[in-house]
Order: sequence, then structure tokens, then C-alpha cells
Amino acid sequence: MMNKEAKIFIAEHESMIGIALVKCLKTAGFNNLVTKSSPQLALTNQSEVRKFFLQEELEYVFLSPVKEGGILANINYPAELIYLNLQVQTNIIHFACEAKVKKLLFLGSSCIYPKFCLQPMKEEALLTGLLEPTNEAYAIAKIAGIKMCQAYNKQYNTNFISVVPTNIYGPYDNFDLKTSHVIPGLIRNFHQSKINRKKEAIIWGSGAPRREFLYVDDFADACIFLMNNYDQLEIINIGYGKDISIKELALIIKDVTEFDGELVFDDNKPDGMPYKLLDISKMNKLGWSAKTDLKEGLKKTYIWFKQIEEEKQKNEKRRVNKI
Ligand code: GFB
Repeated sequence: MMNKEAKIFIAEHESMIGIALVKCLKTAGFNNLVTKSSPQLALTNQSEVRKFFLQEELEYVFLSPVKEGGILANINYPAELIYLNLQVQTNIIHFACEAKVKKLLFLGSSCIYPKFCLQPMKEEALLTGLLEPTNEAYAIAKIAGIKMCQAYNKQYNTNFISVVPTNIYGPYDNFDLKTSHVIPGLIRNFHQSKINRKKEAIIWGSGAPRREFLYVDDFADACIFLMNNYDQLEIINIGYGKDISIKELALIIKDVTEFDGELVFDDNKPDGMPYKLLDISKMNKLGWSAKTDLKEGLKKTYIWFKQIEEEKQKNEKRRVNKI
């Protein structure tokens, strides 16, 4: 159990998950948080990471991915995804061990399970079948991280746990259409289509794949819960417990964004895994479940997105007026 004065490092604290972790930890009364941005500390650099761990005397580490993205980002940037994640997680796991960190929580991803995995996907399904080709590079980096944590626990008696999140969404997500996941992608797409009074919006793929979505604050809460309550070698799934088709998701986002045009599905774009629902019975047995219903989470995310867009426009106007 972390005490309130514990020194906690949140890697990638400027990402959607990192921001939510910092917020939830502060709300829970943890104030001895360590965060570093890239010019201060290059997590890809082995000697910098070593020096940082030996100097800081950290007690707990939350290790989020250094780079991740939606289906197109996985297709277009597999080298960056595998290189950056392997490099950063290898440095952090190794030097966390050398510096005798009390506990580390490594974030995996639901894409580590086989493409045609029995649904809902149990933790035991890891490495029982071929991966979905579009995200193989990222998934292999994540599997390597999980196996590395387990190997260090076995050989060096560390307490490095690995969690497997379902698809996470919320404020501070990446809303860039070329690299985002489906929720921020559709929010931007429908929002722009509404503003530009478009009659239709194009959605990637057939609309048939099914996905499970968890609001980022719930995910951060689950990570803190597991840091306090889970010490096993085996991975543990964190999910919402229900999945929906991309078509159903698009209809909810259409409603939330108040876009009134037609939805057109583009079959030339990839579908990715046909189904991706996690079995969360292990997590439920420990006494944790998600609080935020999908529509409520989508509304909060859209409110945040609109505010950010309005601020951007105001700043742009100010910049133009100055010129
Ligand atoms: O969220 P997403 O990119 O990731 O796509 P995955 C989910 C589904 O939504 C796919 C469809 O079937 C997409 O074709 N989709 C429809 C869209 N419209 C859009 C859109 O505008 N943008 C996006 N991005 N998709 C990723 C993995 O898989 O999920 C990662 O590639 C990681 O490795 C992450 O595991 C959680 O769920 O398919």
C-alpha cells in the first residue's frame, strides 16, 4: 500500500493517461509526485535514465507507453512504435530494479491478445495465437515489457506488475485524424462536419468490429487501486465490461456532437481486430469496476474538445489581428 508521502514517478505525464494519473493521485492525497519532460530527461537515453533512478530514490513507478496510436498510426509508424517503446520500457524497468524501486506498474494493451481470441479475452490467452498484423510491432513491444517485468520478478525478486487496458478515451486524447483512435477521430470528424454543414461523414471500415471503451479517469483509478492491492506475477485486465460495434459507437457520437448528416462506411479502410472485449472477472473479484458510463464519458470528452477548439480559434484570431 502506498503511503501518502511515497515518492511516485509518472512516466509520460503529459499523455492522456499520465495527466489522469497525476490528477487522480493528487486527489487521493499523494503529493510527492515526480514528473519529467523530455529536455530534462530523455527516457530513450540509457545513461540519463540510470542517473535519474539512482539520484531520485523513487518508491513507485507508473510506466505508460511513450508512443501509441490508432489503427492507421500502427500501420504507418511500426518502427517508431516498437523502437521507442522497447527502448524506454527497457531502460525504466532495468534501472527501477537497480535502484530498488518498491513497485512498478507497467501498462500493456489489449492488442497483445491473439487476433481471433475467444471473447471475452482472458489473461491466460496471452501468446496462444497470432497477433492482428496491423498492430504487431506495438503489441510485441508491449508483450516484451510484460515478460521483462515477470523475468525481473523471478530473478531479482522485484514487484513489477503488468496491467492490460482496453481502449481508453477522454480529455487530452490525441485528436489528430491521421494518428488518433476511433473515439477522438469520430469526435473531430463529426464536429468539423457539423460546422462545415456537410451532408455526410465518412467512417473507416465496415462498422462491424466491436470494441470496449473505458473512460481515462476510471482507468487511472484502476491503476492506483492495483498499485495498492495487486502483487501477482500474472497480468490483469482493466476494462469497462461491455463492448459495442463501431457503427453503434458512431451513432452515439453523432448524437453527442449533434451532427445531423448521414454516416457512410468506407470498406477500403482496415477494420483491425474483429472483436476486442476483455474478461474483467479478475478485476471485479478484487472489488473494482468502472464508474463512468460510455455516453457520459463521451459527453465529458466532447465538452473538453470544444473548449480546446474554441481556445485555439481565439488564439488564432489574436495572432491574425496582431499581424
Ligand atoms: O481505435 P482504433 O484506431 O484502434 O480503431 P484499434 C478501432 C476501429 O474503429 C477500427 C474504426 O475498426 C477502425 O477502422 N474507425 C472508424 C476508426 N473510424 C475511425 C477513425 O476515424 N479513426 C480511427 N482510428 N478508427 C488500436 C491498436 O487498435 O487500439 C493499438 O492499433 C492499440 O495497438 C489500441 O491496441 C488500443 O482498437 O483497432
